[in-house]
Amino acid sequence: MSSQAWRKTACNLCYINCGIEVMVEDGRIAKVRGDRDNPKSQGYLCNKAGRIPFYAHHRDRLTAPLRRRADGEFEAIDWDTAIAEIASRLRALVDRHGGKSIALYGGGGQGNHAGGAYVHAMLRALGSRHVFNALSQEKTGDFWVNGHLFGSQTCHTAEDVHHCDLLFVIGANPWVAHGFPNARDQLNQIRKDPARKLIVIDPRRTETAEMADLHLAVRPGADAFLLGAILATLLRRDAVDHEFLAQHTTGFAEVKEALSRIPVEAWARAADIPLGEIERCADMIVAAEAMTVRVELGIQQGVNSTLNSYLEKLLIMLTGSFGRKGTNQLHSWLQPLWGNTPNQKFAPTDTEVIAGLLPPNMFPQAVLTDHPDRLRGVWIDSSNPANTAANTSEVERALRTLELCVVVDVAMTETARLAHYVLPASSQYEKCEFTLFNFEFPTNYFHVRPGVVPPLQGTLPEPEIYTRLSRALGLLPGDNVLAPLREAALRSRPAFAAAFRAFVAENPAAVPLGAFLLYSTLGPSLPDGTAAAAPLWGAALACAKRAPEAVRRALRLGDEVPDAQLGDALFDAIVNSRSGAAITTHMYEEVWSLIGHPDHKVHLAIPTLLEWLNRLDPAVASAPNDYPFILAAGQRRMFNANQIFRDPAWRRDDPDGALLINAKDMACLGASDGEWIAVTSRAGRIVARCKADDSVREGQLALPHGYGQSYPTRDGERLSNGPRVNVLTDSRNCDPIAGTPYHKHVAVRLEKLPMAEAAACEELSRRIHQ
Ligand SMILES: Nc1nc2c(c(=O)[nH]1)N[C@H]1C(S)=C(S)[C@@H](COP(=O)(O)OP(=O)(O)OC[C@H]3O[C@@H](n4cnc5c(=O)[nH]c(N)nc54)[C@H](O)[C@@H]3O)O[C@H]1N2
Ligand SMILES: Nc1nc2c(c(=O)[nH]1)N[C@H]1C(S)=C(S)[C@@H](COP(=O)(O)OP(=O)(O)OC[C@H]3O[C@@H](n4cnc5c(=O)[nH]c(N)nc54)[C@H](O)[C@@H]3O)O[C@H]1N2
Ligand code: SF4
Ligand SMILES: [Mo]
Repeated sequence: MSSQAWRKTACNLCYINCGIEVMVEDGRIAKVRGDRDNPKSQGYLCNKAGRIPFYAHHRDRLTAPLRRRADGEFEAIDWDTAIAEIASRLRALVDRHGGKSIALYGGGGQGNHAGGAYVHAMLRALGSRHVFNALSQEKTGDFWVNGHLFGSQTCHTAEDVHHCDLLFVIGANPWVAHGFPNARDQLNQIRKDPARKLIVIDPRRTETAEMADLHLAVRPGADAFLLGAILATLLRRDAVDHEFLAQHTTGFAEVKEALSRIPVEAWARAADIPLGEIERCADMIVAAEAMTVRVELGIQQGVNSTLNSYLEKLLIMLTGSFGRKGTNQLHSWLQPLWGNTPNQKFAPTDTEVIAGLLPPNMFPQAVLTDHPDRLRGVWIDSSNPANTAANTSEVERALRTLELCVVVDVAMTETARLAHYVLPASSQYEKCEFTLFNFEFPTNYFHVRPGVVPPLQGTLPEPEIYTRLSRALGLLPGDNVLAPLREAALRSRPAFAAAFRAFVAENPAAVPLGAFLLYSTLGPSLPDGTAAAAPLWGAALACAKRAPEAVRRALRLGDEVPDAQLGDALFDAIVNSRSGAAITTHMYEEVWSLIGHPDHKVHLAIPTLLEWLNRLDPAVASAPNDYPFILAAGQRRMFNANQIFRDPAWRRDDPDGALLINAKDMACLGASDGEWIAVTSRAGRIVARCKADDSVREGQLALPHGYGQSYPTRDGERLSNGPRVNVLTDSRNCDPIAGTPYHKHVAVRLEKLPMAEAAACEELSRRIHQ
């Protein structure tokens, strides 16, 4: 007899994590719809969510721990063997080379951060603080700037798109990639309302740019020139908010001095934008009551990344577009997703550690260097660096060089193929999950979601994997020691709190393992199988202490609940709500309390960046001759979602991940639409199917992110689908401060293929999509 039920959960395909309901039929996800009860997304869904079954159920799921044999093939082993062997090899590495010879890579993807707390705790207990992840492939330049402006790298700007009358999008394509909740609805509302405007800076006439009142089709990589010219124009007109600057900022004089030296005409030419359009842009900014600036990879993975992030923030601050309804804001945290580590270095590569993170661009060097403190072991969870970090061949060489590489994933990835051990995780619909991507203001939300389908046999959720490992490593006290705490948790929260505090006071060495302790003690008392969320208890108490009024407003609690109980009330709200819960509701003027500097002001002058600005040379904005095209290596499209899907059948279009090329360039090349073309950079060569697309500028190309996975065909052969775009990227093409890659700016050349190679590509594509 078949069983059917709608269950509430969240979409794991991008970091918005819309609330969804899934129809579960016989233990499988059959249908997906928006969850109207989710207070953040309110039923919203984009085109990708309906295809979630292709993530949850497919032929390439892992169902047993795997160990690599000497001949390179994998053999299945049981969990006890896997845990015991890995623990002893980890222990041996630490004994020989110290904890700092190990790093974590990943720790959570677009929909899953529950495992992160546990793997971080385990690595720390082994003596390692080295973490690489995708955030340091895109956002660490921004975090570095925020550290200077706001006093902590965890101060992070949010956008009040809902209330703005000017949305200024720079290097982002929210129609396709989202990046803020309910993006398509928001963009449609702006378009329909004549009083609201949209400006887009993007070399490509994107889906979002099509909707704009003003599209500035900047020369790829020239954003710093364009933003500099816009800022200088505003300054020349004295269109800056002096009252705001005087009241809330320091350092405007130094900034003004640097900006007033900008030769606007020359920089406009470098950006290939007519002066008249810059003036129009300034007019629109001046006319706006409330501007929100929305940026993403177009500038963060573009040339001058960290400087771009600074100029973006100056645009916000100089116009006073901060801390008011409809402007940019800072947001609260239940638990910060990254750290604050100003002035820290990773010695083997002399790399700055920003927000506690190391850039994936430095990963190969961190392993391949002969520095005594080089990395010898890497623990990879929820990440596929063999496809997503720059320079695939160097990443693979580094992975092969490691003394120990363990991958925890749901599927057999390109990275897993190179590991010593592969551990099969239950999927995000088979276990309790949450993400820490909670970036909203004035109301911020949090969503804990229990599993909705039974775990695939042979898999384990990450908290369980890391608990077993930590036990095997001798890091955790025995289960009998924790039994009294578990009993206290079942009695009452106050009883548990008292017992837990007493335990920690007696066992201070257990503090770094708090996640595990809470999972095994408080965890079993939580509703609907949400034990994995137990570590959030500490986060909720801290959040309520930091911002009691904001928590009260979010929970709609009055004075009847004393401050001392607010943290527990917040925690209960989170673990009890199946559709997500509001965690904080701030008043706009409270944004200043979220600033880290003791004076609660924005410190505008960052000398290093002002010097960088003054060094910019408009003469170097074009591509080298031997590689005449600029490739945006990794575009978001309607059917890509990082490396989350492996089954090619999930896509409704763009099966081969086409190379977008302007029709004029295609004609010059003598190629025709749909033909296979070789794309070559300094780092490597790939072949892609080209598609004429006049939304890209002449000289510009785009390849999608999220392809290049191998997948077993029906007859069991593994074939790779679409461009492995990081074969082309060079890890040295990166930001001088943050080490973030300039993925949107990869110099390449194109060549037509010999007939035989083209025919082979065509045949391969046919077989993959059969
Ligand atoms: N469909 C889909 N959505 C996603 C994802 C996905 O894989 N697929 N991934 C999610 C993730 S992890 C992220 S980080 C976000 C990223 O989201 P976005 O950053 O919005 O997406 P991208 O398409 O990578 O890049 C944004 C834009 O940068 C433009 N660009 C290229 N070069 C330049 C330049 O020199 N200057 C400027 N100003 N713009 C330039 C591109 O034309 C593109 O329109 O998307 C999230 N959402
Ligand atoms: N050239 C180029 N490179 C890029 C980008 C680009 O635009 N261009 N974009 C960059 C950006 S913005 C990002 S965010 C990164 C993303 O790159 P990664 O950090 O590698 O993350 P994902 O691609 O999201 O891969 C997620 C992995 O997690 C696995 N997974 C899914 N669910 C679970 C689970 O429940 N548990 C475990 N343990 N694993 C799970 C998936 O199978 C997949 O292997 O790529 C970056 N790389
Ligand atoms: S916007 Fe993101 S989270 Fe929401 S449905 Fe689309 S892919 Fe999923
Ligand atoms: Mo990302």
